[in-house]
Amino acid sequence: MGLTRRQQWRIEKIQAERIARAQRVAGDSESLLDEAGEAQTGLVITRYGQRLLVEAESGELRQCTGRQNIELSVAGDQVIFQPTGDNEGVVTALLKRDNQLSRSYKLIAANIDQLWLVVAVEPHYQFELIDRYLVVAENAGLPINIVVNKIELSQNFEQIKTDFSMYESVGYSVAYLSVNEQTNIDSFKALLDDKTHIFLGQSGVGKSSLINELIPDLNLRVNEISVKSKLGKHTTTNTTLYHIPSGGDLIDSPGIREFQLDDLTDKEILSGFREFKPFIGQCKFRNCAHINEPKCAIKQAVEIGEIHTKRYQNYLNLIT
Ligand SMILES: Nc1nc2c(ncn2[C@@H]2O[C@H](COP(=O)(O)OP(=O)(O)OP(=O)(O)O)[C@@H](O)[C@H]2O)c(=O)[nH]1
Ligand SMILES: [Mg+2]
Ligand SMILES: [Zn+2]
Repeated sequence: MGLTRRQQWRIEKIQAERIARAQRVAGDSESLLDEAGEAQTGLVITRYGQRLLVEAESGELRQCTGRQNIELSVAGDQVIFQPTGDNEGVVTALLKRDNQLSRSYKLIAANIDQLWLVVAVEPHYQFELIDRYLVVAENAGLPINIVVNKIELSQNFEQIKTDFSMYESVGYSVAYLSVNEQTNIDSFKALLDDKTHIFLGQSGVGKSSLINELIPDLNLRVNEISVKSKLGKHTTTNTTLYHIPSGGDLIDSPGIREFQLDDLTDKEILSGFREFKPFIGQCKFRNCAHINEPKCAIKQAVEIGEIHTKRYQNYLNLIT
């Protein structure tokens, strides 16, 4: 039986603390660290510019700077830090990541168990955007599911169900919610386990509202972080991790704008459509792009209904 992530972290923590102690004994040249306290493990809650908000195991929050030459850390990272003055510290090491999520070559968060793509009735969901997120997640090897929020604004819920049935049919689970009217919030909450979940999606779809709904006493925490990082209260500007009181973590992230969309290669797009997998390599031509080629296994699969026509259309829209 393999070690759990927490067990691995414990082992790494003990090793990293030992190294940090040895460095201190050897006489550290960095003046800040000379007076710093004992090395501790912390969880990165958020990053703003070069600063990190790090939570110690005691739950205490510290504003930290990173020691030179260590890789920049992000929400969800486990780090070793040494306390310096009041509520401050220096991050001296980054513990090994289980996984990481990047968007447009920018690291967003680390050590994530589940992605939730949040879309809404208003601003209305776009298939291209949905597919782009799914492709990124599939290529990163991270599980992703979909939340459709603000369903109370829809005049035609049947249409929404039809639109998302193609995603459900290939194995993505879809939750239909209204944060405003509390629709299906409890059943959604029951899906969230002891794991680390990240909410992604366009600006204004209700990611932060949903997180507030799932963690009722969150307002305090949001204000605390807002004051320190001088964030606006409405739109999310920093990817931030929040604890669910009953266990598990939720990571809120800023909504994307058009220009932040990832450049996806055709290869990534192809492997991002999970139900295409059994047919890849089965086409007549080795370099088949699955567009106009004869004896294309993907197109044949569409014809016999093994691949949803709309999914294939979406694929074509993405690659061209
Ligand atoms: N009608 C309706 N409005 C909602 C619902 N959920 C959230 N909203 C509203 O949608 C707006 C945007 O919500 P946010 O939670 O800030 O959206 P976000 O996804 O966090 O946006 P960014 O932080 O910019 O990425 C707010 O005015 C919310 O009150 C809902 O279920 N129905
Ligand atoms: Mg937000
Ligand atoms: Zn083909």
